[in-house]
Amino acid sequence: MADEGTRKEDASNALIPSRRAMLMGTGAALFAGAGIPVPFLDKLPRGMRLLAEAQEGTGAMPEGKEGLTILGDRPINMETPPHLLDDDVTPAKHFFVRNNGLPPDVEGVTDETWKLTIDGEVERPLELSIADLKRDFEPVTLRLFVECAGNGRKFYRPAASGNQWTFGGVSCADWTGVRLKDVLERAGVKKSAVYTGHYGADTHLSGDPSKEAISRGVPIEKALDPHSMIAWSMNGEDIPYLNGYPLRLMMPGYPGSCSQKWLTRIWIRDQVHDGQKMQGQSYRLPAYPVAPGTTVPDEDMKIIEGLPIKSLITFPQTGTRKKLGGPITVRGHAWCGEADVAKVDVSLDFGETWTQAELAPAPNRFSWRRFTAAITPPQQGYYEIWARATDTNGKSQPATTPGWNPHGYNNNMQHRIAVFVI
Ligand SMILES: Nc1nc2c(c(=O)[nH]1)N[C@H]1C(S)=C(S)[C@@H](COP(=O)(O)O)O[C@H]1N2
Ligand SMILES: [Mo]
Repeated sequence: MADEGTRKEDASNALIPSRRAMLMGTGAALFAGAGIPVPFLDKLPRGMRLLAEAQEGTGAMPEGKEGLTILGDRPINMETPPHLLDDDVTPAKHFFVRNNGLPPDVEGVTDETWKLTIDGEVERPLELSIADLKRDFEPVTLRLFVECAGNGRKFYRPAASGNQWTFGGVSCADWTGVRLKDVLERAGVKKSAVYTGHYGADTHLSGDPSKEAISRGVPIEKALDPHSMIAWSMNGEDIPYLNGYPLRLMMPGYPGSCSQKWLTRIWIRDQVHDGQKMQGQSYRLPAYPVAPGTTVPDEDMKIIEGLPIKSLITFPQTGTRKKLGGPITVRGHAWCGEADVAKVDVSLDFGETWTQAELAPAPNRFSWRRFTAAITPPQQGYYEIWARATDTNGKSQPATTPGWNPHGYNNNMQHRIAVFVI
């Protein structure tokens, strides 16, 4: 595959904001956002920035992360530029980060000291250490994607408030842990159980200890699905700190928000969970199509479950220049929460004609799947490559934003890249 096979990370690409631009914001809070306290931060004169933050190229990107785009620093949120998601398995440094609150202090935590409580509608409430989980249950490894339900929010008009994710609020890694189902069976789920409620060790931005940063849940049937996991490892290593070290839930195919990081408690509920960001308009869609900008009453909003069919072009990088002659190799991933991926098509003529891509098998359900295609531009000029995935229910990605909704969730519009053939 000659030059198509090499993954170039072109720092000069004008479509990626410069490090300097990312530092223009309120750099100071970032350290706190990344979990490192700055005790005298309130004494720093207005308009001045921390020295360590001000030095270009250092400090801004939290340790262990590289090349991500920072969307906000308190809480810290970072998306991954599509061309850095080209691997089948997203490396830790490129796995996106979505935080609602302030990550906890996990200094000195061990497999013995971190405790997970299972309580509520169970016969035998449990308190398990990570060592207990590793010793008493069958370990499993699954390749699972995580996608923020707000991925693509930036493209809705009128704009929805919240992090302005473009395309990079998604990643896919190998997760090792135990099936949540096995642990719930040990606890003995009562007939009265209808929903889970998840708790983590991070804290609310306000500092109010009575409020969670986020506490979401899923229907008990989803919790008992064999793909739902309690994980302690990502890609064979400890979970990265900002992705939930030392323990997190994986509720694959559902909004990323259901996959609680820094997991401390699973409360089995006899009603739909009413924790932080479960109610009102959070992670909900109107039960019927609404005109853009409509105010929808809370009782007409439905909780999002399986995420819609979607795909991303990860090679070539948008803006690439390519010499005329021979085909362009295109590749990326497709994934779906509510069904399976059936096919991916790519277009070089703004959607007039489509070529079916080759689709690699998935190691397991809820993994993204690699697609590859070769398309040949007929002459020099500006082209766009579009990708469109279709699921096993026959649903395809729309060319532009799907139904507008107040918080800008579930935007599964087609991804497009620009290519200059010279
Ligand atoms: N404890 C805790 N868990 C959390 C969150 C959080 O803020 N706190 N954010 C959720 C949201 S909204 C998403 S999209 C995913 C993102 O996972 P990642 O940061 O590992 O990419 O984590 C979820 N789990
Ligand atoms: Mo999210």
